[in-house]
Amino acid sequence: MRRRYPCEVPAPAPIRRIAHLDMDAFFASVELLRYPQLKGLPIVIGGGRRRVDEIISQKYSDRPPSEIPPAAFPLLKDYVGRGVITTATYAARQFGVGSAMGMMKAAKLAPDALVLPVDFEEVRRYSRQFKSIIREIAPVVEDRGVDEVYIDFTEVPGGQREGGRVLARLIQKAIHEQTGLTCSIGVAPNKLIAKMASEFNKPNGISVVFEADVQAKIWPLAVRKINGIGPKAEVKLHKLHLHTIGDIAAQDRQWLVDNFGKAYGAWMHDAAWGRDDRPVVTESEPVSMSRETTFDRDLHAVRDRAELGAIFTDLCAQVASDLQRKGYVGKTIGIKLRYDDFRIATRDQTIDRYICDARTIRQVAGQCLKRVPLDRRLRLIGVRVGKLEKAGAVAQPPAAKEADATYEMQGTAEAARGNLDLF
Ligand code: TTP
Ligand code: MG
Ligand code: MG
Repeated sequence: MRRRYPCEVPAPAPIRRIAHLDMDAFFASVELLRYPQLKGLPIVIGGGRRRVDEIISQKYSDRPPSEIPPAAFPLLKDYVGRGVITTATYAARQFGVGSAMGMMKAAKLAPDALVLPVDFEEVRRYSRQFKSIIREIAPVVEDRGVDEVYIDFTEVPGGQREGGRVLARLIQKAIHEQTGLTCSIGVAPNKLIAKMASEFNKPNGISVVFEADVQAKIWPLAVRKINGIGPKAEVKLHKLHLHTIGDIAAQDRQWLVDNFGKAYGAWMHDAAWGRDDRPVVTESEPVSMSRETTFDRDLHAVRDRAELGAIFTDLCAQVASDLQRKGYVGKTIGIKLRYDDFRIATRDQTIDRYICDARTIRQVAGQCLKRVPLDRRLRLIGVRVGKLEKAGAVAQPPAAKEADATYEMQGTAEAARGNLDLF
């Protein structure tokens, strides 16, 4: 009889392990690398275009940023601009402030928190850096935005150890050593659960979830924790007396389909049971690119026409430059407005060719503007280009000359109609 050697025992098939990694208080943490003396203090990132830190660094031009005294930084209670908070350090979150909260409201909750503006260049630089550190360790990485990625651990050496915890720790350590930034990681059987799990032990935490844990760890969570259940679905679920993910899981699949439609109801049932087999897609293409700005004061389309027009043109130029730098062209151009009563209006228009030039964007976006009411004051304006393709993958945009001709022609036609020809 043949003897069996240990090496002949087939290795068990690896089980699917997917990680979701999300940087901690990302924009704020990037500022703390520049100003380490502020570590541990409540800080919010946000505000208008005022470059707070430029003002400070001018005053203290004789010393490096890390030696500017914390007392020199502006406080939230003294902030006179507008806009919303982009993010807050964990110390600031203890006061109840966080992303998307208005600056005014935040100032009431945390008057002594410091305010710093976003440095997009720096944020993007660290975003690229942390992602490339991950790719060196685990190559199957899906980009999910500025501060998060999915990583397929399944086939990575060591990716199965302790359900992925060992590899997660290694990645966390490498990112921290090379950037000084912390992140949180959830490892789970799929993207859906991993996304939820990365929040469990924030900041600087790791959370490992197995299929058998779904009932204990996922079902008690609020329905909104499922990535894909938004505010509207939440309201409807609450009306139906469903508050936790477990409440959804307890429903009959057909009942969910009857109430939420065939695709969404079935998806919701699967999600509540922790079922999701979407792959980790390494090359993720952007769907759209946009730029927007919140004004320091509300602007009126007629009275502040010149200022608005200049900002609008500038946004179009920025989107064009983003597209060109990243090598994309698009054919849907859209605008977004937020009025002084916080209502939002969006309009878009799809044209018959792919473009990436500021002039065409400005022209089509200007047309979109004519389709929205402009009688109220505006808080915010944004420009977006969607239906993107890689510049080389589609027919090249027409020559600039042609675009100019269209621009002038339409401008004249509108003026002749006596239309609201503000932009
Ligand atoms: P998040 O990952 O949602 O938040 P965060 O990294 O600041 O904090 P957490 O530790 O909870 O993950 O977003 C990443 C960055 O994206 C954030 O630092 C700022 C920016 N952001 C906005 O600009 N607007 C928003 O509404 C949100 C939520 C984030
Ligand atoms: Mg984050
Ligand atoms: Mg994030």
